[in-house]
Amino acid sequence: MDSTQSPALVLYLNTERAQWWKDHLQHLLPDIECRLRDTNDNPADVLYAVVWRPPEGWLKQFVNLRCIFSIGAGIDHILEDRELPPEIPIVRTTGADLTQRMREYVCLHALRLHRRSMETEAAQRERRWFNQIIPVASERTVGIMGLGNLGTACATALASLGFNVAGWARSARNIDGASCYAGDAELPAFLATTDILVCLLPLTPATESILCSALFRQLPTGAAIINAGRGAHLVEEDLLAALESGQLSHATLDVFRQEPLPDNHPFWLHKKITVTPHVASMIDPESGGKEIAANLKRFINGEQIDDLASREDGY
Ligand code: NDP
Ligand code: OXD
Repeated sequence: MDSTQSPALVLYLNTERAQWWKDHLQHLLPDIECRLRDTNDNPADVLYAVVWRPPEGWLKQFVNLRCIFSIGAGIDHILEDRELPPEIPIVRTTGADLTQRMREYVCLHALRLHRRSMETEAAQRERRWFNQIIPVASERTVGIMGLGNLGTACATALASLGFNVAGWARSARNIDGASCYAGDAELPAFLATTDILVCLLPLTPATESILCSALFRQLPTGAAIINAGRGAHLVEEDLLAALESGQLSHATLDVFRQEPLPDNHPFWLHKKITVTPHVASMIDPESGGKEIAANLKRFINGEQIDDLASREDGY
């Protein structure tokens, strides 16, 4: 970039909201030229990229790129680009808004599973009086895989609802109201106590396909799962088999290997599966844009960025 040009930010977002995002970021960052991905301007001006699922090889055209911002908490959609320029820092987008939305989603669906709401609703459609006594929350353990920003917030919220809460992460954690387990060695003990398993892991080589038959077998018979992490955490055929055998009683899924979920996918009409369309915590452009602009200013000023992801760890 020559010194007379203004630095540019390029935005890649494959939705009709892209123009809105561009205008919003331009308003928040008046000293930086914000562009949409299909502009014909010189890619060499681009110092910053703000992206959600950029196509393979797309980022490498920006030869002066200094920092990539993920429109979301996960960075797997960036790291899966095998031509991604090495070394460039990647910043996630988090914030109170994203955390609150996930807290609502996980509490809602844990309570639905706990109170057997799906069966009550099915009984209503059959005019059947389904008034079984169910245990109180303190007799039910919700186990959360992944104790980062989102997992920790959900653990605290579930504990305040009265659930017995367990959590599992790579490193040892201490969360009020939750029993914490760490690493592969403690995974079996964590699973053995878990009635409702919530996946809030990032997608990395170590966590891909982690929700599989071998894991389901370690849960108490009739346990339920909520997957709000990534679709590739789940081995789909293993889930169908576990629901069929009764090893699992229900699955609530927000994320899928293929999104949107194809029309003919067996999950859509499965009686023991609840499908939500990747909305557990959809980033709100208003507050998400503010988080990105604040992190970009920190980056430019050389200040610490809490949301800086580790490319080595993959999250
Ligand atoms: P963080 O990076 O803050 O936390 C990740 C957690 O996962 C950490 O506790 C980490 O352990 C743990 N972890 C990572 N790898 C392993 C492993 N191999 N074994 C055990 N634990 C592991 O992530 P967030 O909480 O912000 O987000 C989590 C994920 O949620 C995102 O990556 C994204 O995929 C998903 N998400 C989904 C949304 C939706 O709408 N469905 C919305 C937003 C996010 P440690 O603490 O030891 O580092
Ligand atoms: C995210 C997501 O990673 O929406 O933020 O899935």
